[in-house]
Amino acid sequence: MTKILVTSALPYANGDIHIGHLAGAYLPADIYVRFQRLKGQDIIHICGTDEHGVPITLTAEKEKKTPKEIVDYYYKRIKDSFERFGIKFDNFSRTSIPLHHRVSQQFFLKVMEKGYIYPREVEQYFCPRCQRFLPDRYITGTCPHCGFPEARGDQCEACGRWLEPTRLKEPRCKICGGVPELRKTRHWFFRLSSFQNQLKDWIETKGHWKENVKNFCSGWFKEGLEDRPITRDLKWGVKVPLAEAKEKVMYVWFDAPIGYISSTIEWAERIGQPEKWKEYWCDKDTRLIHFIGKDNIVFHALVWPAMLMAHGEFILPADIPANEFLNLEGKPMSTSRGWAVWLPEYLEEFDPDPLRYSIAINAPQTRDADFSWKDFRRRNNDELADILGNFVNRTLKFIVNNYRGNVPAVGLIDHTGKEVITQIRSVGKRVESLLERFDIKQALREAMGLAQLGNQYFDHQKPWSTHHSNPLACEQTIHVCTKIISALSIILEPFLPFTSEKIRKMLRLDRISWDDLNDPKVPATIGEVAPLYPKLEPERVELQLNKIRERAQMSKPKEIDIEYFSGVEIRIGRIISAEMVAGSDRLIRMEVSFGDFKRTAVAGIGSHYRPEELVGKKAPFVTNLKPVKIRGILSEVMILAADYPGGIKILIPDGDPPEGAKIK
Ligand code: B3M
Ligand code: ZN
Repeated sequence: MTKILVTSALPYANGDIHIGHLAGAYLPADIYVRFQRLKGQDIIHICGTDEHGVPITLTAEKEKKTPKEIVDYYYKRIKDSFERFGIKFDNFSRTSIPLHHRVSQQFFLKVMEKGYIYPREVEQYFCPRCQRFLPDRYITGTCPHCGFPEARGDQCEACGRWLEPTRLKEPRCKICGGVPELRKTRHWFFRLSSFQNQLKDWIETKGHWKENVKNFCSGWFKEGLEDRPITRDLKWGVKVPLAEAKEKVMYVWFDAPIGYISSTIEWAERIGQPEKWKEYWCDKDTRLIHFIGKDNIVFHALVWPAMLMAHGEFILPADIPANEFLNLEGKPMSTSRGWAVWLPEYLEEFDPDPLRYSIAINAPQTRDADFSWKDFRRRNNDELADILGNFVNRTLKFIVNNYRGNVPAVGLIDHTGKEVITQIRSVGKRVESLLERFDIKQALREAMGLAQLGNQYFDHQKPWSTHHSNPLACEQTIHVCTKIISALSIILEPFLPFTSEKIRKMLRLDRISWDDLNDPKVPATIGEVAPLYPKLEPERVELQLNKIRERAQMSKPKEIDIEYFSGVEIRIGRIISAEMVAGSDRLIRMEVSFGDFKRTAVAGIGSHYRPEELVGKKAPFVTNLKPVKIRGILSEVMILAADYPGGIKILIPDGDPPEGAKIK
């Protein structure tokens, strides 16, 4: 049987996953893998964190931590949030482990042996003030292609080109802002230029690839592929395995894709079949599929295949479904400006499936798409709750109320009922062929059409009235509706795995497979019925919108004059009682005394403080904000706290100012 090896881009372990990452690689990959698994295919999903390179060392320097501290912290958070969101990997590795270093070094040596890696004397920017070479993102300047003034040394965010730092105009040191100078140094180059023809011929056989990937490649071919340096003057990374290059590490984009291989090896070892990885990497019958966002196309469709060609022992990618970008509230996502919805933060407030749904139904497959909180709420309330949730609920409730939880069995099914069953099959076929083409958006629309069909059938058959006038007809209607629900639990599993699990519980189905769509199983009795999707009040999403707006504002502070500032009243308050807000693991409700008066505050500090730790503490509060309702509690004052990655700390005054003292 053909095997399928799916990889998702290895996220840098320097920050949390946000919805842009999810839309670009992880959710489409997860949907595809879950679907193939239901079909019974031999498929594995491989990923891990990318823990090297300048993105990591820069973050470490900014946060005054070691690179190791940064990657340890984010590896855990990333792995954990994927799990909670239902993104399932067979292996989630990390590139800092010895196994990966070894595999990358062997890869390097092999390619060098074949003559595709060679050293060359080059000029590189060096910052005299910082006394160091400035690789990749340590340098910024004006993009030579599009004129964007903030281009990074390795890639321009505005036009997406892959750059060499020496081509930047008006270069500056990212650390001190100083003007760097060129110095001579030696680097090892990968002979990418040798592969132009081979790559071109190969990509010509990939007519089925997405247009964005093919166009991107033909643009590169026109410009001509050049050899690229693959070593860097950094202390953090995979050491170059050459005596003459002791001080150098590999360029992160050289070792990162090799991480797909090392993660597969780690998987094989973990399951006790250490040779099994070869079935996936060395067998011509295996389909290797890389899920990525569009900013990674050049590396996956050109550089990496060339590396694989140079190495010679591994298969080449069969497909590279690259997605466009997801914007947020009409503006491009930006981690540095805080304009993003982070997964751990989302999961503190909402269930996974509504977000999986919102992203998938609006996936940026062929052009950029937009996520907005308003749309998220509408999708949850009007589509998930009103169409899918409603159909499942009204049918199963009917069974509980009228048949004491026993699903009516039927002998013959009439014409309309048969029609419905045919429809289930054809929706299944359409979803299948769409998913084979990675069109998750259209596939999900089709799948939801089945829930819609269920509602129409229910309305049309009117079981509430035939229950009295024609009990046999009623039994049949409910039986067929249960079949539809059973089909929904299969067809929606790739997209909404948590929903599917809930439905399966209610239907007492323990095993499902794609083939069951031909004749969905109907249980004799059903389990406890509970609604699938709570409706979301507008405040729930307004709060989220305000949060990102505030954050974006904070990162670009607006100048205010002193009068404006003196309009803000800040006083010292003493926390006299504190408790967690019911149903939240983040919000704490506090009663605060300001001497002459008391106020209530609700603050999102529960992941960093236990309520009892707060009682008795004095801290500054803004006391003249317009009160807001948070989870039904009126919050009248706002505590001041420092917010930084990994922590929130309230501000404690120096000395012991009296309650109610004004801050100025
Ligand atoms: N870490 C870049 C990124 O997160 C990079 C992907 C590596 S895939 C081998 O955009
Ligand atoms: Zn400098």
